[in-house]
Amino acid sequence: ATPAEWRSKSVYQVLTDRFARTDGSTTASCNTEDRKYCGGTYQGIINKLDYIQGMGFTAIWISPVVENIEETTAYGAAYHGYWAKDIYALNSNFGTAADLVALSAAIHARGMYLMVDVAPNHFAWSGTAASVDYSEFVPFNSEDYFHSFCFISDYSNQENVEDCWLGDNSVPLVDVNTGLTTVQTEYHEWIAELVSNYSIDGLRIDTVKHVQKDFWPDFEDASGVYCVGEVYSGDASYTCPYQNYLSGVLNFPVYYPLIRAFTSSSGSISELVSMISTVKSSCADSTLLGTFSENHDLPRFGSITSDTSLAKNVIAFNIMADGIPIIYEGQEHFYTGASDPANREAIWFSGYDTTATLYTHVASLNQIRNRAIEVSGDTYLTYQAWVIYSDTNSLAIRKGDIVTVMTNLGSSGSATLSVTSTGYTAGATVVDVLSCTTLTVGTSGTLSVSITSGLPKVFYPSASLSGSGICSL
Ligand code: ABC
Ligand code: CA
Repeated sequence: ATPAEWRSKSVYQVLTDRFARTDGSTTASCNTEDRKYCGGTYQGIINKLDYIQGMGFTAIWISPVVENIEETTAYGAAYHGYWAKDIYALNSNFGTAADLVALSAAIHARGMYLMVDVAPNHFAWSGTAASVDYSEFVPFNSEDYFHSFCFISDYSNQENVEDCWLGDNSVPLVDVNTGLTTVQTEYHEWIAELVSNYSIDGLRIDTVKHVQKDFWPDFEDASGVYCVGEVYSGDASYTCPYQNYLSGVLNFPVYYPLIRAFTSSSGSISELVSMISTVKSSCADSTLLGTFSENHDLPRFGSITSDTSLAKNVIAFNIMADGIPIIYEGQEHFYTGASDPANREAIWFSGYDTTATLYTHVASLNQIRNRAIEVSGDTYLTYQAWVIYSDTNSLAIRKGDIVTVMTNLGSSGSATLSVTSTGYTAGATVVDVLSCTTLTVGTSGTLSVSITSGLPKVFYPSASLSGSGICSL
């Protein structure tokens, strides 16, 4: 699918090994510290598509699918999928090729998209860098296809970041020489075949900053689909330029100020407000970024605070701001895992409870976003959100007809805000779809918003809700 088609999607990030097992078990052991395969499969995901779609998601991102090294290393097994050994074979722990085809078909039968994670920067080895047996890698079966050995030692030196190796002498990530024409041609053929074999709609690309920029446009062309690249840096002036080479990048620049802003009532709202503008001016298209607030590499928000209202504000921003929203499995249960590997909890322990507070919160947010898309299409999707109100603890953003009001005051916080520039007509009514309360728009479109219990509010014109079923309208 194209970037424009992806713009309307909302993505649920699945760590395949940790989402659902074929046997549907909700008790199968999975101790994150063990770093072992816990048994999640493609068939398991198929059986839980109602659970994902019930939150309003329209796309699913799964872990890398290729065959990984089988050893139990000093960092455990390759349950996350990022340790490739043979990119032409599948990781059999997750199922067969037929299972992956079936997952793709089941997702498409619901009108949803499949995004697959790919990592063309490296292959992995269990052992020291000096002991790598290149003949084990497929298709790059000799040392000639790789950069000569050096571990990345200086993140301020781009050449070092691109040509040296990630990992260490327990699990070196053997760095592919992506500058070679033969390597490029092989990757183009491989990605075209993978996308075609499994009817993949989009790609999440790993370690994008570790490959030279000019590798990416041809790779995306060869894939024929929307690609969102992982450029792991909070510096917009570093990350945004990559959007000139790939249609999307993960929104790391907004991630850091977002988390800081809502960590507590002393978080900086102004830093977030300023980054919203910076990203709009530095990135080629803020509406094609992958906007997220948790992932499998970062400490979960629940490891920072246990305040549910703060979590609701973060998720509200995640889904209502610019970009294609991405929610990481387990956010809907307010999981608390901190760094890798603790942030990779098995979701089955939740019992897939669809009544959980954040599950229904995510569902409401995706539902109103999906409604705005249904009503206004590209007018909503390409509208770049802007900040129409901010103070020390709160902000309001407008994206099309939706005004989202957020605060870091926390569960005990209340405030009354006068929000202008809403674009609403005086005298009209708008509904906060999170509480289903109605408000009449004041003179010149002003909204008088009463925040209670530190909860976010998402306003939408009543007139555009009729027939939607949202808030019984
Ligand atoms: C394993 C163990 C870990 C252990 C580690 C040494 O080895 O599990 O416990 O600590 C996969 C697995 C991991 C595994 C690694 C290495 O492989 O999932 O469990 O860790 O074997 C992607 C994926 C990630 C994946 C890989 C490798 C890459 O999302 O899951 O890991 O295929 C770097 C890379 C980035 C990578 C990330 C994990 O490491 O660039 O692609 N993610 C700075 C650097 C970043 C760096 C980051 C984290 O630190 O600039 O490049 O990411 O190390 C901000 C700055 C940022 C800064 C952060 C910390 O602060 O703006 O630039 O990031 O303010
Ligand atoms: Ca590299």
